[in-house]
Amino acid sequence: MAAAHYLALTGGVGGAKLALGLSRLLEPDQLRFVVNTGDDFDHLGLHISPDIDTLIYTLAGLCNTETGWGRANESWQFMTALSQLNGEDWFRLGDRDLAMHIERTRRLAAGMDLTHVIRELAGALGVRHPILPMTDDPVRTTVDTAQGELAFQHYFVRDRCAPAVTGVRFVGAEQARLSPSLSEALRDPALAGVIVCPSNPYLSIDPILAVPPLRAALTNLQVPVVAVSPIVAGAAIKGPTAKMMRELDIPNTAVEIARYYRSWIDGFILDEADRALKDEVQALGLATVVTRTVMVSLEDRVALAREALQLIDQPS
Ligand code: FO1
Repeated sequence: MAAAHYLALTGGVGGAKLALGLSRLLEPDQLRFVVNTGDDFDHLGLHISPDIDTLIYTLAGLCNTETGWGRANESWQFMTALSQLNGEDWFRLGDRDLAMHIERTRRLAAGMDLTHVIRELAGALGVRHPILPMTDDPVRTTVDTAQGELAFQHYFVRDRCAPAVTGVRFVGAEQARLSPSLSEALRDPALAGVIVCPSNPYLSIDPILAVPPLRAALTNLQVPVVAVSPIVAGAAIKGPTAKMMRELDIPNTAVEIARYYRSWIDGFILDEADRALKDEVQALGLATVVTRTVMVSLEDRVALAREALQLIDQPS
């Protein structure tokens, strides 16, 4: 019989941390990642896929651990030269990282789809676990703010998440199709469960669900889907999740994340700082585990991954 296999939905820096933990427990034929591409954009003539690259660099052991994105031991000569020319320098592309964007853009322009490009580039860096873009079709996250509509990276990086958010849209998602690799992964009879990494629900997980067949496929799955809360004691470990919740008039607690996901998940992992919320989450009909979710070390990442897999294997 084929080994049980798992899917992990991820986007951003928090998601990549748990992804690394999962990759240490499961072999490449047991674990595939489904990654948000709503943050992708064309910049300086290059196709940038930030969430995919964050995951590739993290799994390859090449990630800049201070920022969580980009490469370690990076140099910035290109950015310095670009600034001298009064170029668009708000989005920082390191010299080594630049090679990734140039090579991806070249391969896409030659007609290869994103799934195959990522398979080859990740493979070249030694990543063996499959990394599947949520779709090969273009989906672009746009953020409605008090200052008008902003393309995602303008909101997130250029404006440092300062504008108050009034809504989020995923342009192109309605028409987007699943890639053959992702369809196959979802139909795999050996699929044993799905892990939703502690990524931003509104900016990283929602774009994945916005690709129409995915929400239905996840809701109808016959195997457990478990999510790890990205909110701990009312705050996000990194990024604007808690700030966005306040702006969208959603109480910024882990319970609200569980409520937001509950139509398509079966289990939820809360941080020990939120132990008092366990009954409330359980009352939503979710198998609930309380554990340490703050991932500082590699051991923390692996321990949380183990908890998530245990929750899938024995939902209480
Ligand atoms: N995030 C920043 O906050 N500032 C940057 O200049 C920046 C550059 C960058 C370059 C390549 C890349 O793959 C990611 C980069 N990120 C940067 C991170 C990224 O845009 C965001 O973390 C994600 O899109 C949100 O998940």
